Amino acid sequence: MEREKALDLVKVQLTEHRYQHTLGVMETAITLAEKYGADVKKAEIAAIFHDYAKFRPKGEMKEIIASKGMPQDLLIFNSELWHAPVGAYLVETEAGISDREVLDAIRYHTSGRSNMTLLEKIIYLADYIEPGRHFPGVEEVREMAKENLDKALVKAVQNTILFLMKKNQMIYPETFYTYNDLIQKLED
Ligand code: DGI
Ligand code: FE
Ligand code: FE
Repeated sequence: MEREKALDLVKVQLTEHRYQHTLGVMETAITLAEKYGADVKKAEIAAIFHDYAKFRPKGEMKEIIASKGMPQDLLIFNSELWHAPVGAYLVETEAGISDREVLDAIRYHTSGRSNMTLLEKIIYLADYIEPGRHFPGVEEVREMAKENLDKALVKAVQNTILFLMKKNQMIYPETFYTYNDLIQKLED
């Protein structure tokens, strides 16, 4: 799908602020894909669609998680996690994207997972460091992303877990699996 068509499909799903975030993720994902040798076109499309389901009603997301073979434990965790797998489903069924790698990059953009693909890592990290993000620690991860993708990713996952723990929020197990897998591989 061409960029303009994809952006048109996404724009109507999002607020202006979230759309600007999406443009930032797109530019960042393209830069990372060029630097680390991923498929630039797939990175572009996955980035454009990554938050497609962000503003769907919770009831609709719940229904999709319950009925479309997704991990049911998602429903006990923060609803902020839901837009990623639901997004992958809706991007396939509504926008007609069928590329498995692109859909998985959308599916795992919030929690990550063990054995992430290069494309999944790029979308996770681009989402974290795009120019519109301004939280503590983001500049350090931006600098790391210029040198070492995996080290930057570990830092981003660590920061996310620490941030959630400080707010007394539950951590979704997949988020810990992401962290453990990356740490184990960095030690090798
Ligand atoms: O959709 P975005 O705001 O661009 O970013 P995102 O999809 O990475 O994260 C959405 C939210 O999900 C963010 O506020 C942090 C939260 N989150 C990420 N991992 C976990 C989580 N929340 C819980 N409870 N547990 C997690 O493991
Ligand atoms: Fe998201
Ligand atoms: Fe996002």
